[in-house]
Amino acid sequence: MAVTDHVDLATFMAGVSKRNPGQTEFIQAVQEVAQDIYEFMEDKVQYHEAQILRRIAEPDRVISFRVCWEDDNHNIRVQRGWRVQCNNAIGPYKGGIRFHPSVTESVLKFLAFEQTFKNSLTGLPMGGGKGGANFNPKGKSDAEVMRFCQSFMTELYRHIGPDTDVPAGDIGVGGREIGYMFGQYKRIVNRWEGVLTGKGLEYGGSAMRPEATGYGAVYFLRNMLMHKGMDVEGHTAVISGSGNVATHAAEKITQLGGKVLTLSDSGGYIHDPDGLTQEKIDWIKHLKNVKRGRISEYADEFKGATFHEGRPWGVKADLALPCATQNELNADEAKTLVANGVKAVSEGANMPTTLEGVHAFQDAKVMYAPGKAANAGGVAVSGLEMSQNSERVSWNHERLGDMLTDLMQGIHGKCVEYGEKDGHVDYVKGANIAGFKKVADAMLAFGVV
Ligand code: NDP
Ligand code: 2IT
Repeated sequence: MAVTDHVDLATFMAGVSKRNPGQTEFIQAVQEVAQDIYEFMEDKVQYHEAQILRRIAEPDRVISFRVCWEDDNHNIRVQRGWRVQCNNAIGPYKGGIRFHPSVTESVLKFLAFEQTFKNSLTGLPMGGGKGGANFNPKGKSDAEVMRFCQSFMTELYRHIGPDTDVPAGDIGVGGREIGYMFGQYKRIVNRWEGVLTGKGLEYGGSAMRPEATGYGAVYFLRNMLMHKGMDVEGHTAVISGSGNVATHAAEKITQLGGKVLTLSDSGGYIHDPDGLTQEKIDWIKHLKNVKRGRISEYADEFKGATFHEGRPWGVKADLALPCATQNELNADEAKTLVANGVKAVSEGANMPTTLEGVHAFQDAKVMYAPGKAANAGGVAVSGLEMSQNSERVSWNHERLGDMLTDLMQGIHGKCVEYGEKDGHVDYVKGANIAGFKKVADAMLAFGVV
């Protein structure tokens, strides 16, 4: 193979920016990965020759489609849907579906790119993909959500399949939406097959999948602390978000003897100096999943708790878990957390910390786990749901819990292997290199495709 242009990092990134105008989230995600991969590739000419990073940063395909639906007042509404199939070198495309008004092609491309590395880190055979729509489920009736999900799947079904692409949930897509989409897929193709994960337990879902992302982020955090001779017990935590990931992260921290002080939503955050209890967490789950209410209502229900506008990062704590959305923790907020003595940060959300925020944590030598490592427990248990569906079996909660614990320990180990130097672990570098290597080596085996 001839040696093609072996460009430097700045030239590579200039090309990414030029080819993806205005896609700021996607460019940010590529930048974060490329800086570590360039260092790793320095003496590995085969990756440069085969243009591996350039190929991973160009999704296999981006599918965009119209989604029409009728609201309860008989107005015809038009949304845009997407599926980004980033890379299937090591397995079928796999990744969630997001319904939120902020969804754009850039957001889904960044998420599919991150997912490719995350899925590789799990050690399971899954490629990277992500999808969604600029649909806002807030304030919609169940019937409206059902009609939207059915219309979305009426187009999506032709692009997915149990050996092709297996979507799951993400922001705005939980058990209700997965049920509606799975029902429509099954109706169209007339086959019961494991085409989505995060399904209900009655119809092929996996035990432990709802808990997996939040619990996994805490297991990763615990592995980081234990690597330095510490544990979760006795430590305080600030958490953002109050959805699937945040509530289960709060639950696991509490079970391990930590004290959770905050949760949030897009309206603001609650601060409970007494700490959350299982009873309070169950109340929040009901508020969010059944009543579809706002986190501010917590302060009316529980004495001593207060509601504040903005984000929770000014509350002093030992541990921080951003579990809401991308770019929700900036450099100033990271510096505030550091000044308040934060010991470790574990990202339940995808890319919640800005690049400058990441540098602030790294400069302060805080233990900092990027989302692609820390929140991989969700997709890992999705991978186990796929295995159970293929085998036509279902494993019990305890067995899946043990598998999740082992998977998170394995991911932590890979980050240490590739990221530890002079007694300090750079988890960003470790996750990027370990995730890249497996995908890159598979791509080398395929030749130019
Ligand atoms: P949910 O929809 O269950 O909850 C999302 C939470 O984040 C809500 O509290 C929501 O508040 C808040 N939020 C969403 N967007 C914003 C915003 N723009 N500003 C402030 N708050 C916001 O989603 P999940 O818990 O599933 O997902 C949370 C994060 O975790 C996402 O980054 C997702 O990609 C990531 N993730 C999820 C996995 C999963 O298995 N579900 C797996 C791995 C990562 P509000 O109700 O006001 O919108
Ligand atoms: O970001 C993620 O890893 C998810 N939303 C879960 C993906 C999945 O396929 O379970």
